[in-house]
Amino acid sequence: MRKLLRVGTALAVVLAAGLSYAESQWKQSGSMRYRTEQVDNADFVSKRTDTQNIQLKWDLTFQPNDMTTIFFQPKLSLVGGTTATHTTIAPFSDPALSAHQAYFNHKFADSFALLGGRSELVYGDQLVIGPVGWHVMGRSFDGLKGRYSMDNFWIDLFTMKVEESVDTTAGSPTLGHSTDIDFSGIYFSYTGLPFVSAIDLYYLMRADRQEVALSGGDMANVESMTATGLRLTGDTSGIDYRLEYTTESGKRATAGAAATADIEKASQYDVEVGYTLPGDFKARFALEAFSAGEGYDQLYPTAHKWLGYADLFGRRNISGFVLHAKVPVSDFTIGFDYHTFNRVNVEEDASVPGTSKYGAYKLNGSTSWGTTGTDAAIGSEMDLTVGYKFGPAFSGTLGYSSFTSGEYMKKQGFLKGDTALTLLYVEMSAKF
Ligand SMILES: [Ca+2]
Repeated sequence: MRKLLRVGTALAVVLAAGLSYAESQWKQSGSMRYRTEQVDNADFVSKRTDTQNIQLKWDLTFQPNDMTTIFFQPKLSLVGGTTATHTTIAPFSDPALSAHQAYFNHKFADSFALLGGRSELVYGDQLVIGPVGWHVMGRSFDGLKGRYSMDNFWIDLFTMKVEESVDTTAGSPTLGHSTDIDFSGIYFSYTGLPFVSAIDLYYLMRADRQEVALSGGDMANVESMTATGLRLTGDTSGIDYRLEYTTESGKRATAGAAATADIEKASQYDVEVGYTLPGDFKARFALEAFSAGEGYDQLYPTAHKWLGYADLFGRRNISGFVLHAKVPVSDFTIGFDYHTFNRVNVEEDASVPGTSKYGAYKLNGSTSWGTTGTDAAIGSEMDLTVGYKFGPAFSGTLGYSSFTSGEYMKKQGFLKGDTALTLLYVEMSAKF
């Protein structure tokens, strides 16, 4: 009996030590969100759509020692009532749980760490690369990222696999060769200047190694492009600003074309200046101006942050102004944004009179809304949000957006092209 007690005590000590050991090795946190939305006059055809989505992210950090971290983030991304992502055993179904992030990060030295696996990439204001955190799925990349950091700057080098594929077309002259899409970059951020919280420089490369046959029979890669960018941001005595300029170049090929085409008219800028009232009442007002050429590829932005919450447009052949206001009132935050959208290039397509060469583009930045007419005015959007913190871990947002068509949108042949499209949504978020 005494022996048993001794064994029991020893076991308890070992277990307790094991538990405290384990506790110091891993941390968990996460968030859960429910969103329901209704769009009236969706796609300008007078229909009403309503959608619910549910997301739960569970952040698990394992740290076997000071140098190595392993991060795993399973994510439930569920569009309410759908079965597309469900695992089903009739008549029951469970939504699939996906791995949103899974990576290791190892510090070889205080100044250098290497991350490998699946991770979100977040740079600057997410104008060019962002994780689309608001979305039920969001975006993460697979690959390697090295970061070298010192007191006043850091520099990232990354290479990510956007698409893994091999040419399997029978009879293809390139049968069996890699047709991957790779995205790589160098991102440098300097933080050691007064009144400038960061000055960023970046150089990005994307290669789409799929091949298409040109009219002469030569094979050419679908895309080989680079993007060079500069970003500045800072604030002083209540005034804040940010500026980002990106310019792209390279070549693209389409099947049957006589030759590869140079990427041109492919720059964008986005500038915002804001003012926050002094004192306890932290209301902020800002004015933003932006423009993107008809050849610009928006790459991987959190587009939702920028061109209106109704998510109607991508950053291509578009310019405009935005008025921003954010007013905190006790536990409420009231947001108001007013956007105007215009086409940059309205050049008539000489081969089809009455149409233009480039339309305005949908959220993905590549699908055109249409090319009828040569009007510049796309329309305007008003976004109103009311956020409320119910407690330290629970908050809600009520949002209302209304888009009014300009001459360009009215002419694209939509049944209700001249009627406002409205979006109403309620979001509830909890953190743990
Ligand atoms: Ca490959």
